[in-house]
Amino acid sequence: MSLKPPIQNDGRRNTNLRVVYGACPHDCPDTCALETHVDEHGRAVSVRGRSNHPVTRGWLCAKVNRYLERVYHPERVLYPLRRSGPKGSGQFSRISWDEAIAEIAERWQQISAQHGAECILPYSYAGTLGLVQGGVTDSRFWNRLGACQLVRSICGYAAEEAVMLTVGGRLAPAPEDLIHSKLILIWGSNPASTAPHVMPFLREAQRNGTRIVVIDPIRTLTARSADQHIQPLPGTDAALALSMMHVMVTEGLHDAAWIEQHSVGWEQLRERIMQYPPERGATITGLARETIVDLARAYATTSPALLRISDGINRHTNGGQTVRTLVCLPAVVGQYGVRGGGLMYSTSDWLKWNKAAVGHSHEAACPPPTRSLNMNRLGAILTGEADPPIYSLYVYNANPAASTPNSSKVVEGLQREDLFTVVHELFETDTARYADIILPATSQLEQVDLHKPYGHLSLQYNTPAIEPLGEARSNWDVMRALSTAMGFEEPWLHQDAESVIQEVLAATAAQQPTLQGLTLERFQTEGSIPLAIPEHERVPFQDGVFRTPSKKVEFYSEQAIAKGYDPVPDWVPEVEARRDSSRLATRDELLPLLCPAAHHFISSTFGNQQTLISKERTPTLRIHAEDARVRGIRSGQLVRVSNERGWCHLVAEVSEDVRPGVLATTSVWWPKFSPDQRNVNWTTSDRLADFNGGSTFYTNLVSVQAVETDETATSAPNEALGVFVQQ
Ligand SMILES: Nc1nc2c(c(=O)[nH]1)N[C@H]1C(S)=C(S)[C@@H](COP(=O)(O)OP(=O)(O)OC[C@H]3O[C@@H](n4cnc5c(=O)[nH]c(N)nc54)[C@H](O)[C@@H]3O)O[C@H]1N2
Ligand SMILES: Nc1nc2c(c(=O)[nH]1)N[C@H]1C(S)=C(S)[C@@H](COP(=O)(O)OP(=O)(O)OC[C@H]3O[C@@H](n4cnc5c(=O)[nH]c(N)nc54)[C@H](O)[C@@H]3O)O[C@H]1N2
Ligand code: SF4
Ligand SMILES: [Mo]
Repeated sequence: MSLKPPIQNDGRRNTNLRVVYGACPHDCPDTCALETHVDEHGRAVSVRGRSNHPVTRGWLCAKVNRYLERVYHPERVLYPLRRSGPKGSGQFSRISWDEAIAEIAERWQQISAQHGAECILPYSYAGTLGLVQGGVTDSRFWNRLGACQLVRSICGYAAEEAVMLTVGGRLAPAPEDLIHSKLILIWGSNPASTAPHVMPFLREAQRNGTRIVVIDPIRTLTARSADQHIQPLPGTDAALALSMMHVMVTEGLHDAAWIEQHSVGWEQLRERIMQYPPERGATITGLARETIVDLARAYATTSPALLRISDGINRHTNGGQTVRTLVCLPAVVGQYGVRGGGLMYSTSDWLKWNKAAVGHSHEAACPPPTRSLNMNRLGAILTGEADPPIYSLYVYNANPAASTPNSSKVVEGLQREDLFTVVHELFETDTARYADIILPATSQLEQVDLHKPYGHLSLQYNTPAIEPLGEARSNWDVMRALSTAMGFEEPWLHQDAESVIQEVLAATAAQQPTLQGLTLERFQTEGSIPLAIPEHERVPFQDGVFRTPSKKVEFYSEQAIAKGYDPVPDWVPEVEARRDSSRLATRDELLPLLCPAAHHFISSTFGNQQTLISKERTPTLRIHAEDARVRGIRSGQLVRVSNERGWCHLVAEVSEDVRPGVLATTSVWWPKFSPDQRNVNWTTSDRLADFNGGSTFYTNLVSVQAVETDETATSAPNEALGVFVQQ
């Protein structure tokens, strides 16, 4: 754990500082290896990226560089609190942990006896991606209780299913392998903001002559540094991909031999492809025919050619079929199994934790599994959709009042007098404000965990660097306390975090060779260890064997039929879309609004740190000059964005970053810092995607109106939105 003395800001070595190895816990594919420097008083004085890690390489992103501001934030919740005023009033008084745990256990025992434990809903997502404070906390106690299960569909569920149906596993190359590519299509993905450690490898590849093409309706930070930026209309990518395939097939550029040997359903896909001549693709996507033809030719004739996608592109009503279509592209040109080629989506399936060891759902003490409810529908669930109703909500690792679609419904639900809400948090988020009880949570510097990345091939162990602040407790420690209070005596509900990790490592290593030799002891000394994957096996699907039932790429999927989907990829218009995008929208016409990730936040996490808020400036609405003109909107004006679900205020930024007819903002801003206590999720839909109950944040038509007159507008958007800054 301790190494040579770290260098201080003034360049001298401080021999009194301890170095502790850690892992970034946030929902980011980079899963950085951290080192925290702790002074003789037990206070962390710096958090840095480890220099000898193959992906972190000594630096952290703009957000986690500021991690100590988060840890020592003056507004950290440090003690358990009980509501002392009306719901949502923000009035709380301090109670002890014993009182808090006893009250929760008592209420849950009552609810279980009267209505059944399926009326208790744990709601969580990506606050931390750790094995213990995430995965194990998400399952063990709740399985034992027989609580309502949560369908964890808010992020990439449709994409995951699309990838599984087509190639059968989420195996991506490590970022280091990007330098082997000659052409990289970054399709609906913004790594410069969302996976920043990929960027140095892209730059290196570019310096060596690799061409980088970004396909995104928004001119993102990633698009700015690409060799080419292609801006299709949102939700039309499947048509673009099918038209590219049309060009390949008609020009004989597809890899017929590879397709013959490694795929099923080519005839059916080919038939579909024939319905998408590039002229049709051009009409649907709003791109020039030549752009599609050139892209198809370049992709089919360059090797290695890599396709990078992430989850952004799947958050549409047609997101599942879109991703399924894209994932077929590398197969059509025979690029799966080629070093520097193929698909870079997620590395998640290089290692799968042993499920029984994580969740213990097979134990005799666990009642049979109860109903599952889709987290995207939280607002609806709390306001009448669930039958029987949910009577208690336990929120941790999540901020649904800010980050869930159709948030006004969530807030309406949280106001129910007969809903007993517990929120385990580091901060008084918009969600915590509605709690009956708030429990203080530890930060990553205060807890033990093990992290499996989804963007590279090393595991990171997190040793606590400092003592918990105030009375903060980790997620798992709260589960253990609740187990005791509920009278659950099974040892697997009472192990400490290290024992949990040891158990899961041992059970997983027995089945998966990639974990050979990766022991708890090694993690505790080394911090970060690469998976044991031999060099020649690091190229996904190099052996030509796919993880689908047929062991081939499935252009045609029986499994899709069983799920009620079209077995062959296709483009289906989004449920909300402009019918004719070829002409300028009139003043009252609704326009699609994209609300992807902000550079300085991770979902709503970090959205209460003043330095990061200042860098992100304000919740802006990027709008093209033509759309702004017909609406009488100028940069800096406050605008009202609305639809039948709700509205919010944003600050207009007339911009060439979007094409006419497309709007963009960034997410997720804290509602409580906005003048109306809202954010863009007051307009987003809780409709589910075509695959797997996925979210559809980016299928969102809104109307836009200026709410200020020209005289009150300022020229700088950040000035107008002084109002959005934390009070
Ligand atoms: N800084 C930062 N990093 C993050 C996060 C964050 O909030 N901030 N969030 C983390 C999480 S939870 C996730 S899931 C990942 C997400 O990582 P990404 O998928 O890279 O992020 P998004 O911003 O959701 O979407 C990526 C891009 O998809 C584009 N897009 C949306 N719809 C379409 C479409 O129809 N067609 C095309 N071609 N493009 C489209 C958006 O304009 C956006 O630029 O990032 C993680 N990292
Ligand atoms: N408009 C819009 N909305 C979106 C998205 C978008 O692109 N646009 N992206 C969506 C996506 S991809 C995702 S993944 C979701 C994410 O949605 P959420 O998972 O709800 O993520 P956050 O809003 O960041 O909330 C996470 C909370 O967990 C808390 N937390 C962190 N660590 C711990 C811990 O150890 N213990 C406990 N108890 N709490 C902890 C943090 O303080 C934070 O408040 O948001 C979605 N919402
Ligand atoms: S958020 Fe991502 S880039 Fe930033 S430190 Fe964490 S893992 Fe690294
Ligand atoms: Mo996500």
